[in-house]
Amino acid sequence: MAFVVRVLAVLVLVLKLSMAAVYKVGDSSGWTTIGNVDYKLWSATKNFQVGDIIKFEYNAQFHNVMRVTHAMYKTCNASLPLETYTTGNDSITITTQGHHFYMCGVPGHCQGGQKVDINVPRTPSADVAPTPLVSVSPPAPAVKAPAPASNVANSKKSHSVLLGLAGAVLFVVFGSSMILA
Ligand SMILES: *[C@@H]1O[C@H](CO)[C@@H](O)[C@H](O)[C@H]1NC(C)=O
Ligand SMILES: *[C@@H]1O[C@H](CO)[C@@H](O)[C@H](O)[C@H]1NC(C)=O
Ligand SMILES: [Cu+2]
Repeated sequence: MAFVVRVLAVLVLVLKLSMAAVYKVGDSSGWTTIGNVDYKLWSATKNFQVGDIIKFEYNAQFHNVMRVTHAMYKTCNASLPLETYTTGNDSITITTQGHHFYMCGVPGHCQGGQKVDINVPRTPSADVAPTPLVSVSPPAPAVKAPAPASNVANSKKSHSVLLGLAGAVLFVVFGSSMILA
């Protein structure tokens, strides 16, 4: 019985991981001031979930990405960003529900519309494991503390966490099926 529960738990985890989507901000336009991309419209058409990856692609000579508070987002205030990304190819994993505000910190760009609100609707029951049988803890505990400033380290870390999870899942799936066989 314990095996069955464990296999079920692993299946739920696999399902959750495989459902994580990657969204490129601005789609083919990317993260830019050219063409007056409507990032509000772009994000309004998405159904963001915890675990999804938001990709910012841009020319790092001309733009950057800053995560900011709601107040800073509204006023395009880049003086004290919570996080700054500068590679031009930044993947950010969304780990919490609620609003995630991003803007370009280059003077004038946010005012020109280069800002986006990634909103994961707060649904108390939606992100909780569906059955009490499942004994694993949720994959990504919501961490409120600001992450390290370096986005490179950040994305590397989240990738290795995902790889680690995937490895563990494979191990358990294969291990269990061998024991059950
Ligand atoms: C910008 O935001 C920072 C941090 O919240 C704040 O200290 C500063 O007063 C703000 N500047 C303006 C012009 O609103
Ligand atoms: C961004 O990085 C990914 C790998 O993380 C790579 O596949 C992609 O080609 C890169 N895109 C650009 C525009 O550099
Ligand atoms: Cu910019």
